[in-house]
Amino acid sequence: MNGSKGVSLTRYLIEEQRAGRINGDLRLLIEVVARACKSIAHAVSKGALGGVLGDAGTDNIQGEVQKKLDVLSNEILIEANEWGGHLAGLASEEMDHCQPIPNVYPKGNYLLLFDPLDGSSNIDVNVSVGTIFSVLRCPDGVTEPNDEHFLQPGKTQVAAGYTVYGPSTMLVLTVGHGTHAFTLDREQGSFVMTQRDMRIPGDTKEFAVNMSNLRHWHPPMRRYIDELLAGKTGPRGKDFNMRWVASMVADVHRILTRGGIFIYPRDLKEPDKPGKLRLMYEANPMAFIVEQAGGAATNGYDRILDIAPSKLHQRVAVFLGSKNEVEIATRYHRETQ
Ligand code: AHM
Ligand code: MG
Repeated sequence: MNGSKGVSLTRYLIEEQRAGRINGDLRLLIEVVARACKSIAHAVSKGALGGVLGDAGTDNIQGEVQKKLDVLSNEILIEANEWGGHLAGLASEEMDHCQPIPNVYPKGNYLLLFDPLDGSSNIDVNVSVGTIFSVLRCPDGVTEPNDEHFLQPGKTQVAAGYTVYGPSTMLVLTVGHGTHAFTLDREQGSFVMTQRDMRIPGDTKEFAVNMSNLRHWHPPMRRYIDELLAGKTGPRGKDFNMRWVASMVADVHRILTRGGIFIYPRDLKEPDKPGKLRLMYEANPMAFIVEQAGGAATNGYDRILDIAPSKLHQRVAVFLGSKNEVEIATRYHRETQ
């Protein structure tokens, strides 16, 4: 338990506020997101008995089929957050544009972005899925934010986190002072800190990538993976193991727990798209969390948190996890620039 037995998320946040690292509004925001995640965890765990599996019969703006749980989780997060007075607006993978807070409610100074249920392809097969969120400041003087006000680089995030709905439900959070994990105590109904200051080892022997896309990869990506696959007798001089859950939250959670590199590269399958994952509510929050745990995150060339976004649903290539591996993969890409 790492010396943190019994510290609830509420207590951790109050102590962060006392230390002057967050204010009352940000504390409330994180508490509200955590509460919404508890509701989502409940819905996810009901599975077929809750009637929540299967397609919703609609597509999102990215042309992806929405699952019933995508839509439900999105609604849970909006309903929990819109009336509290801590937000100016919110944006989601499942909504075409951002949504300002309705005028009937007080407005706050923060913007919330989320992927309400990441890993949708795993919903119907009872494999871990999750919620990812990112918190930005609303620009000064803006009370009715539009999409442009959300287009801030990831390094300006004031908080980020994810909740993984696995055998246990865990919330992993950073407010810029380390990355900490909280496990949901279902009897008490509260998140309890189970790991303070998660650290990703710099070296690893494990990688996570969808290998079925190999034939579509660009040369530096093929070179990097070929060398890992060559094992002990290859240039890297060691054997690597592969794991791919196909839920980013679960794959990143494993990497935070025991190291590894997670990759979703740009490829030639869809050459117009700079990757599959979305910058604003998938790559940025995960990059912030990973860097705060001593890891690294790039798009193959540049630090993800430095990227200046131009679109709310912008896609990006992702290489994140153990620092030394991310550096090697990034060097191979830069060398062919
Ligand atoms: P989603 O947000 O629609 O669920 O898509 C994102 C997911 C990630 O969780 C995961 O890393 C990736 O898509 C899996 O992709 P693939 O189906 O190519 O394995
Ligand atoms: Mg997603």
